[in-house]
Amino acid sequence: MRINTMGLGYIGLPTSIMFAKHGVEVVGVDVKPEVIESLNSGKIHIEEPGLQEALEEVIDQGTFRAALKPESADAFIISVPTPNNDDKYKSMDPSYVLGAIKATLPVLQKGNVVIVESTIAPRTMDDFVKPVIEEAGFIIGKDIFLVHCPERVLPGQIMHELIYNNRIVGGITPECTEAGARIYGTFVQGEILKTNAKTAEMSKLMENTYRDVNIALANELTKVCNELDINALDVIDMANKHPRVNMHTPGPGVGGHCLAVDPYFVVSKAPETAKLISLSRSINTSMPNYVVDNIKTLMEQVGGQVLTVLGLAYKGNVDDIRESPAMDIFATLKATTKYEVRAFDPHVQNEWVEQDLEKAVGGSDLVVILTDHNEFKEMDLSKLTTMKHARIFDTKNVVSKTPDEIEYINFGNLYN
Ligand code: SAJ
Repeated sequence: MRINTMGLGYIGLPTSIMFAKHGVEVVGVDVKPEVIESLNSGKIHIEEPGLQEALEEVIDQGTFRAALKPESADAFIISVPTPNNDDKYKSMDPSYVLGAIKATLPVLQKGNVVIVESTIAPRTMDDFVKPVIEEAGFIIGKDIFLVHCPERVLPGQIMHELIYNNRIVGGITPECTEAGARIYGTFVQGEILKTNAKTAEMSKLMENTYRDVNIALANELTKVCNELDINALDVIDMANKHPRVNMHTPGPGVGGHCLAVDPYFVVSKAPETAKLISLSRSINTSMPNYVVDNIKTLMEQVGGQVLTVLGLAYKGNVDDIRESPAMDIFATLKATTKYEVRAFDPHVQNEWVEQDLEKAVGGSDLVVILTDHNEFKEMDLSKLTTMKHARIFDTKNVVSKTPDEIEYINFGNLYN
């Protein structure tokens, strides 16, 4: 079998390599020449455990190569970005998906399977993608098998989850669904859940929306508890001892290109109805400012001048700073305060990041942990004794034990 994957980002690249590892002849297509060059020379351009080794393996066995343009194949898998539009409800911009579909048309042949993995607004397959292929003269379900198979893997665990997660396969017709299911049968060991395209679209969106709404509840609880002198983290621990309660964890906000984006796709399709989803988004987007306000209070308490944020990535053990609340907090502090604001993140390399932890915290009045990287969980706290005021504000609750000389503040004891 030959597959063309369109889009070699956080999902498209691991997916391509996974098919190639299982003997499929894969051509990975991307519009960025530097990505093509890097991959063909055997180097991945994103951080994901196990991916570099897997790329080397598939290049050695000759089942993967990257290219700028699609070639004829049995199946096309589209994993391109679906950003929000800059409109009132942040609706979904389908232009990259439709652009990728159009790019396949010159090489599309009867019998091909076309799969969209990108997260898309409900009804995108029926209302936007299907017409493009039909206008090119194909009959869906007979000539071309069109499927939405949303990706659901967790960054940091992609290579494992691609194989073992259950996979939703939603075709435009039952024949499309069957064709899609056969393709993922190549390596998926989880259950293949067969449905139609619009159910697949909404199911994927609800998974991330469920999480966003629950994180909003935990974040709101934190604010309420801080007003009432109650430790929110203890409350969550207690409540989660109930067999049917699973409260999520509060934090500096919700980032990444999934939870912070997908709920708007639902809201923008039914803005008068999707009220809880919309309110949850507002609660979560308020968190960076809540953290900034608390940082200012903590700095004022000691007349502080210098502060160090630990973590810019949107979550632990990844290098992705897209929609990162930590980046928001860092940028707001730099733009709106007179403090010297430093940043340290062992996973992120850019012009703002200090390379050395000791240098980043030396003489600092406050360390603010914004990302739950393992490095911060296992941090040697003696390195913090070079701070001017040894205080940690841990918004991710990752530090388990601090020596007496370090003052430790988290979302559970902010009110003190
Ligand atoms: N977060 C909290 N509190 C929590 C859990 C997460 O504040 O209790 C924050 C994280 O710090 C991060 C954000 O939420 O900023 C999102 O992180 P995440 O680990 O929940 O999810 P993502 O965005 O990395 O990946 C999600 C996953 N979806 C679900 O778990 C339902 C993944 O399976 C999807 O494939 C991915 O979105 C996607 O691409 O849609």
